[in-house]
Amino acid sequence: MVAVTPETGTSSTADARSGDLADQLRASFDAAVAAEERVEPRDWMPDEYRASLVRQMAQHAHSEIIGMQPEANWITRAPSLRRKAILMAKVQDEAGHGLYLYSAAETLGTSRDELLDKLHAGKQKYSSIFNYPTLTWADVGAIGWLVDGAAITNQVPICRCSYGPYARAMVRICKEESFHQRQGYELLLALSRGTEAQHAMAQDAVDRWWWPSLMMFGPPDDESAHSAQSMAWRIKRHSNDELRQRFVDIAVPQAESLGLTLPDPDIKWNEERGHHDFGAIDWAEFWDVLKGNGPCNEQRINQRRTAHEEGAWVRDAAAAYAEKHTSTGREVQA
Ligand code: FAQ
Repeated sequence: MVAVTPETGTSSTADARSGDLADQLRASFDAAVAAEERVEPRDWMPDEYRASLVRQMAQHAHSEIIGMQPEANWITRAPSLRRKAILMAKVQDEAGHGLYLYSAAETLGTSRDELLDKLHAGKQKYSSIFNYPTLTWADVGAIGWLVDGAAITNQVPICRCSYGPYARAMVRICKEESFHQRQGYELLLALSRGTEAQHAMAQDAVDRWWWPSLMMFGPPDDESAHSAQSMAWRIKRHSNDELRQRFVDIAVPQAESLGLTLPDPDIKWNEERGHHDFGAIDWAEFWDVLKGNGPCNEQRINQRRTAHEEGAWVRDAAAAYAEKHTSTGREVQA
């Protein structure tokens, strides 16, 4: 990889755009990525690689932060102290994931403030899944089992992403997501084995979250604008459809163990393919949610904007504290 230092050049692609140097930098970058070397923040990288990473990492970070809302909705109504403590820890973990990812995105020269401004202005996306409501306590279990399960399936390969800071952030995130998935599974198992009403509540939650969970993996491969380039750059290691299939294959036996039915009569094992076949996804619904027309889009973004405004005093206080201690030369304690 070409380390960019004052001696070897500058990180501005504009400087390298013309002539041999640009070609050499590009060739060296492509060769390093093909050889599975990690790209680090001070290495030269094509502008489009940087922009694509910022796009994906920002969307990922925003998803973690907005994703706190549906489950936080149930913290005050968790059915026991144990469940409440677990749920609070999970929601806090999601905040932490967002912060790791904003920090990783900052290494690409974009500030967290800038990314948040874009989210609040509707210029950057967050995952479609968080635009659905959590109507019952069982939804907390369905999110853990299905949404975190889908998130892990998608994110484990990102631990091998070509961009170092993103790959390293994902290692810790995936460990925590595994705990989240297990807690959701365990919660649903308790409900499924409970009273008839509890079992019905678990089934209803799975009925509502199954299809949106499959949509989390993104559009079908032939409609995925970014997959080919992101896979060539080894940002993505598998296509949207490959990961969706992997998730279905994992979820089917888990649903059986839970004693719950997946709401798709077309799911069946295909011996020839060595995978489960499954029914058609309603892509019109997916694109509609992306356009802002899901059941909770407006509520989610309004709540996010309000939380940001209400947190202004915390940011101001932290900045004033840092300024005071920097100007007096004293160390700022974390
Ligand atoms: N929702 O060309 P592609 C979590 C957009 S974290 C919204 O296939 P790409 C943890 C896409 O951005 C969940 N938009 O895009 C948790 C693009 O639009 P653009 C988030 C979507 O990037 C659990 C357009 O459609 N995970 O759940 C979605 O190659 C529980 C065309 O799509 C990540 O972000 C979608 N589902 O592949 C938290 C993982 N899918 O940008 C709380 C990292 C696609 O041109 C509670 N991201 N779009 O305007 C990825 O792996 C990829 O970005 C994909 C999309 C696979 C999501």
